[in-house]
Amino acid sequence: MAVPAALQAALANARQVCVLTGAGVSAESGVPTFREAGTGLWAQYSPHELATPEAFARDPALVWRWYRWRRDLVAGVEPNPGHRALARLAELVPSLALVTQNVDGLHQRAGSSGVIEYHGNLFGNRCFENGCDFSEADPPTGTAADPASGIPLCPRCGGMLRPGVVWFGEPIPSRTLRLADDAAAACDLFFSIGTSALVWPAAGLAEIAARRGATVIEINRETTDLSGRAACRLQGKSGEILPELVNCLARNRQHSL
Ligand code: BV8
Repeated sequence: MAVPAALQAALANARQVCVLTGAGVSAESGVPTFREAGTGLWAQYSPHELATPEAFARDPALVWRWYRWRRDLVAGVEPNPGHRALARLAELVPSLALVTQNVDGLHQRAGSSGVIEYHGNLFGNRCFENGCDFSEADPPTGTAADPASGIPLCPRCGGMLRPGVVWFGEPIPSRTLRLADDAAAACDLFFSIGTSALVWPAAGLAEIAARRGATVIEINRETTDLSGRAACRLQGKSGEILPELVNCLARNRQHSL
């Protein structure tokens, strides 16, 4: 893939880069995207039916089975070249903010730091009943589980624990929202990678960047709602495009030394 000259120039001159990733970035690691998430065992369910507080209140054991299936799946995969290229990109530009809609933690496992997990993390736990404050990963050591359903219980109040993700209909935590909004507003180059740009308010970050004059780049296998407003679209797999992009930037920097 040839990296367009305009994009090479935008990357070489970028001062602050903001990257928003979606499920497509983890697809080549073997993590089904949300569009495909209803695969195999879960084909009968739509994620939008399971990733809600109402679904959890209705059938917490079912929702926990889905999240445990996802945790086991993610624990068994590796970051792909796309994740690793983004970790390397952070070393090649003056400043990079990585905002991910993914809850799989693969950016961190690829070496990215300061990742803004817009929708939380699959392996976190929160108290569903009283919002008790504790921060162990799942399962918190010594956490009892309801013997019949296997639902983990809060070590403080004994109420049900829930996965530490943001469900549909729940607000993005205010600090996360502000960090992501500020990163999008401050950047001069914005990448939207592997996301259908359908889930809000994450999908609004590209607008925030564009309104402030940033160049918006989309990397996706397909066109999306954002495609028409991107300055440049690279169509294909992020695990193939991102390493090309980063290698090109590194070569150009080498030549300019
Ligand atoms: C909220 C965690 C308000 C859980 C997730 C307007 C404004 C605000 C809200 C709304 C609005 N309109 C509608 C809403 C409500 C809703 C929403 O957006 N609904 C959608 C369905 C229309 N939003 C919310 O509910 C949000 N909360 O707004 O609260 C509020 C305020 C105050 C008080 C109370 C309430 C919360 C949304 C968060 C939901 N949680 N995840 C979990 O994971 O279990 S979102 C979930 O879906 C994922 O995390 C993921 O982020 C998202 C799916 O999006 P993508 O990542 O884009 O994945 P998708 O599969 O769709 O697309 C993959 C893309 O990759 C495709 O384009 C494909 O072509 C591409 N691709 C595939 N392979 C590759 C590739 N690209 C490159 N390379 C490849 N190899």
